[in-house]
Amino acid sequence: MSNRRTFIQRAMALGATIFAAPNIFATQHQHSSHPQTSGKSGAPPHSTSQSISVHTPDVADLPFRLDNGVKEFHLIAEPVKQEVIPGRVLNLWGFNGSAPGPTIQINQGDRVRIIVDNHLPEPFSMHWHGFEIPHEMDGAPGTSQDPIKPGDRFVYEFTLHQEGTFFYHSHMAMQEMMGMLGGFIMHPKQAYQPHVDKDFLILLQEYAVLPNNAVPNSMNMEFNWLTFNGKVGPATTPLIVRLGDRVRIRLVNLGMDHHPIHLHGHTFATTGTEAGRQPQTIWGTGNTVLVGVAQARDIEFIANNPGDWMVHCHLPHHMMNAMSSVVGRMTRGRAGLPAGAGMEEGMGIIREGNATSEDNGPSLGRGMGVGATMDERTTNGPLSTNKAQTLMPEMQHGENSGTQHGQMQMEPEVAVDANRVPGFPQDAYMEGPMMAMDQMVDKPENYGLKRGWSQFMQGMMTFVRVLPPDKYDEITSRIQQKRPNQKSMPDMEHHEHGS
Ligand SMILES: [Cu+2]
Repeated sequence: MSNRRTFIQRAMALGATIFAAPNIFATQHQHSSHPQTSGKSGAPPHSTSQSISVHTPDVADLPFRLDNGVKEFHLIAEPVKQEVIPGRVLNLWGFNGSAPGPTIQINQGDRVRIIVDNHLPEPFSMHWHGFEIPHEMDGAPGTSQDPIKPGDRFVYEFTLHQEGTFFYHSHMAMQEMMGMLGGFIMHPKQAYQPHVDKDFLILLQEYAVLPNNAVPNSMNMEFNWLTFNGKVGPATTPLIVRLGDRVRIRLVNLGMDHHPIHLHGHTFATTGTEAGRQPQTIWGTGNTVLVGVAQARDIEFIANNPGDWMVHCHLPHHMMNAMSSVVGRMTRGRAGLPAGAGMEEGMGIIREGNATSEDNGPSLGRGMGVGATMDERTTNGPLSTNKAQTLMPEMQHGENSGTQHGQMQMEPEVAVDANRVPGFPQDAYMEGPMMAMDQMVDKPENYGLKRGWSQFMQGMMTFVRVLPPDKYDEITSRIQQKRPNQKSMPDMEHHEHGS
């Protein structure tokens, strides 16, 4: 939760301009025109006239202050360090300390003011994607406004008459690929029917980061870090729901790829797009929804099937971490690079000069030259048990920082003649006991998962944990013990806009 902590610290540092209130809806409770429903006494857990607040796992909500009836938010565009998985911190660009930036939640009809400060080293402009607002507020650089220069501020202000799942993002294309996205939920005046018990937001992003590097190559068109809310499996935080809950998951995609998001064990309806709620007559049912670039999709289902169900992008490479063309040799450290060059040269990683220059050319793996000859003999995957044991000390002190060495087991899981089978290895080097890191990603939401679960979670993968009441209560109490301010509990109503 270092992101949340950083975010709160940041909010505190801004002093009186922003409430660092853990419960951002406190203000609305006070201002609700329906005080009879805001207390817990006598009121049903949630009346159908209210929307519940949206929970963005692993991402903070952006607090606001009320200024004469205007909800005022403060966003800072800045370089951030985003830990996508324990030990792997990427240098991204985001907002208020994280990428994606904090989620904004407002009520349909609200007047909002968003103060945007540019702490980036270059100009930037903020776009409110799909908002029907005055042109001068659209954030299109060069037309609706001049870009915000480094160190400058632009104040956006508009009244929002729409409802649904929206988002904000930099309108400088390459900055989008550095992480500059955030969720923007517009709660409807009249709560959607049927009422949902849980409402989640997942933002889909992707980065191309070569091994030994921490900065995305935004010009690359192949991506090897695929994130849900800035995390990759198994560091993504599962969605916790109670058996029988009606659940909404809002999906937003901003990247270079479309993502077919698949849910196990349930059939859902697609109830919303980036244009808001769709008429029930056209809700399609499915278990996989294609979330195209710049699109949002809301899906809803009754969680009537108990279990820890995967929800994930179904593109095979999007269920992987750190994919790169010679990833197997990378994980074998020096032993896998017999051609006399280091892994950086092999991957074309540059420290100086040009990646394709004579000195730094990717001579291994991809090249056709002499240097590639030795490469051909090196397997991509698990070595023989003997060889592996010889290499263990080296691996444990090597670059393999995403692996929990304490849990490493090298018992052979593959057939004795595996290396004779054309195509081997495939998943054997990406998944298996060596990749397990249950303890490193331990958190209340993971409590009770099958031991070793983390070895098969990578990229855009998380769980919807459909829990019977006793297990549900156990986990929610653990969450509250650890994070008492978490406001994902069902009693956090999002009240209607006063009317
Ligand atoms: Cu995908």
